Amino acid sequence: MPTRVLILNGPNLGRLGSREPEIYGSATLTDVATACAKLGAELGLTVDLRQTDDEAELIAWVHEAIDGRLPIVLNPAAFTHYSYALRDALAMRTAPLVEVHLSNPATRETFRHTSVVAGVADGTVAGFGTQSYLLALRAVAHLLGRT
Ligand code: CA2
Repeated sequence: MPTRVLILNGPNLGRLGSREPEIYGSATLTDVATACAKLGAELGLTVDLRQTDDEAELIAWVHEAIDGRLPIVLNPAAFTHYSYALRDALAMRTAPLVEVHLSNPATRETFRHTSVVAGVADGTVAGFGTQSYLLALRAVAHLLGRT
């Protein structure tokens, strides 16, 4: 029986592939979804990838995951650096939570060096473009005892 995983994406990530390819790569979020669905099938995970620019909607999806005990792969985008509301929601989770970033925020502007999410996640994968998501999915499978 496959386990459903929510792959949640925060603001502006719907624009992936259109600008700043030197930082975020040339893949679109649809490309990321396709790659995650393919790997998920191999790992016994059904992937549900979503993106929103709205903090309230993102938090509602986190509540949905919490209520369903669903694992989360999360790229909070800029919310990473300041959303205590998102952090408080994530702190209620019981299933695996892996934070993911396309770029490596530690090598960028100082404001990106702080993640308010990292402290409530099982771990973080950053700096590998689309591969960050695939590595995060493998981490979820591992945390679920699948690998
Ligand atoms: O590296 C990541 O994945 C980030 O979460 C991306 C966020 C940024 O605020 C974080 O510090 C690191 C920004 C996403 C913006 O996405 C764009 C996509 C295409 C063109 C421009 C921005």
